[in-house]
Amino acid sequence: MTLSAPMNEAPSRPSVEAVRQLLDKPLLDLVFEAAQVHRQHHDPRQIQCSQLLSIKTGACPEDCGYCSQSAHHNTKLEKEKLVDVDNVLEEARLAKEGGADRFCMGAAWRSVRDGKEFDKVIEMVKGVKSMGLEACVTLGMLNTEQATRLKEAGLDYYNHNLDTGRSYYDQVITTRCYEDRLETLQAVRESGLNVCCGGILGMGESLDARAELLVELASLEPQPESVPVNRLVPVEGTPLGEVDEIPWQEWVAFIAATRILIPKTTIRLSAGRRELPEAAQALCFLAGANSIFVGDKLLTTPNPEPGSDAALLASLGLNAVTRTEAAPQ
Ligand code: SAM
Ligand code: DTB
Ligand code: SF4
Repeated sequence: MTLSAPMNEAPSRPSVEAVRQLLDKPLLDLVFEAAQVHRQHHDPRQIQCSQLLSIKTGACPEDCGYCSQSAHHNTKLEKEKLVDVDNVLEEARLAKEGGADRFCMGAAWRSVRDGKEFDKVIEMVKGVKSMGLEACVTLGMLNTEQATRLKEAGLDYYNHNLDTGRSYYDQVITTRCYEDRLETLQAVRESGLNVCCGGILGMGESLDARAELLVELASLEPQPESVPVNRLVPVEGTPLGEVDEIPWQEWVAFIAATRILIPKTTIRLSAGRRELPEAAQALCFLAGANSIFVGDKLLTTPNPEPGSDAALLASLGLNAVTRTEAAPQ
């Protein structure tokens, strides 16, 4: 059975069973298959590097069970109001100096509200773009008008994750539903922005729930331009703070299945990479991951040391994409 769609043809919705069969394949067979798909659509030596900044931290009204920033959980996180535009742009400059070609700004908001704060985010996007960087934001739910304003400011990507399978969603988050997420993704699409949409592994979900997530991601039309795959970073004080780590093999299998189902997307090995052995990261790159977050911090949790990342890429013969090569296909 062929699960990936031929070039330029709308993918049909795969079944959960078919995706489950993919995830259950002997790991190296799956990686081999995915590596072939990857090499048909991408230069396997190129790794896109993004850097994150939390522009508004903590006190979020949502109750996402994994998140350090939810007001519903008692974490040790220091809250911070929206950062000044100049400070954000200084961080973007440093990120560019450090080798990132995309700057991603995240706010702990449930949704975007029109007004002074959103106006400031628009200024941030314009400033980041004027430095020759790609720009991405993740601000929670928004409508088509707001997405269009971001697009007009020059924004390249909007990140909004489905996080997990539909059947497991309400075990993790109760303050919004799957349809809310899909509506925002629709608004992002309508504005012409690139969609960055992925999920988190290791929240106690079943393999079927993971397959469901892949079905949803692969069935978005068009498919997302970017798929971040996060491994839960357990945060003390959150409901998921004590969950056991998943074996790295499951991360590799998920990346490989993502590559087969969404051949043209950029797959980002995202949160949780610090805990992943370097040899396992290498297998992920072979299986089709072609993007990472660089810099010593994600939003609120640590990322691998920049020096060790540069050494890892060099040791594998991989190169960080430079700005002109990073444009979406
Ligand atoms: N508030 C916005 C939202 O939820 O869309 C944007 C920021 S939110 C922190 C962005 C994404 O980070 C979440 O959708 C989730 O996938 C990921 N994330 C948050 N905390 C995480 C954790 N502890 N481990 C792994 N991924 C996490
Ligand atoms: C995504 O999927 N992963 C990034 C980005 N999108 C915004 C965020 C990861 C956050 C990890 C936990 C933290 O640092 O707070
Ligand atoms: Fe808020 Fe986003 Fe964290 Fe959920 S993931 S609590 S929406 S910041």
